[in-house]
Amino acid sequence: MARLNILRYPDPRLHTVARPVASVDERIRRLVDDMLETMYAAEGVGLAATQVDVHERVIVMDTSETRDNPIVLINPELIWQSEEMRLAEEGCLSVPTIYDKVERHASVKVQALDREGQRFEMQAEGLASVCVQHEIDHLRGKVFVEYLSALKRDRIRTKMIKKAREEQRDG
Ligand code: GNR
Ligand code: NI
Repeated sequence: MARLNILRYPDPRLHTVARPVASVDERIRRLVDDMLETMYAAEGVGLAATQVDVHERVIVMDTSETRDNPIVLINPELIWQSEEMRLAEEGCLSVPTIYDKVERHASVKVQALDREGQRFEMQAEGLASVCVQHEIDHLRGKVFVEYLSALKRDRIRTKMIKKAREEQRDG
């Protein structure tokens, strides 16, 4: 397994639309395992392939307290979303140190393939619901800061560019 590099906003590659996985083979299983290692190392609750510059519809998540319940979603599709919406604070491994509130469907149902290529359905509420909607957005090339005002987004963009420059300088 290997840890993968996570793209940082405002990297334009984060706006790439991912294509469906044609077959769940060894290459995809290796990608899934590397994404899980990367997500756990970064202490994230989810990771989309887009964030590691692979533009195929693959998501990993683990919203358990004990960090021992990995969920793999290949070619995920939202098949139902509640009318009820909920406002909750979000963060993103591609936009470190930034947290802000985003409105999402309170509950969603997703259909996907698992690591073995088996179709399954998952109903999500709470953090898992927020997370799966956030990850599916990544696959569509959308980062959560795009739900914020243009003013906030511009401030975040400036802050991220400054932070990257400082990290470059300080090694
Ligand atoms: O680790 C993460 N935490 C999080 C918190 C609230 C809402 C969404 C998330 S997802 C994020 C990891 C990430 O960037 N996934 O794309
Ligand atoms: Ni994210």
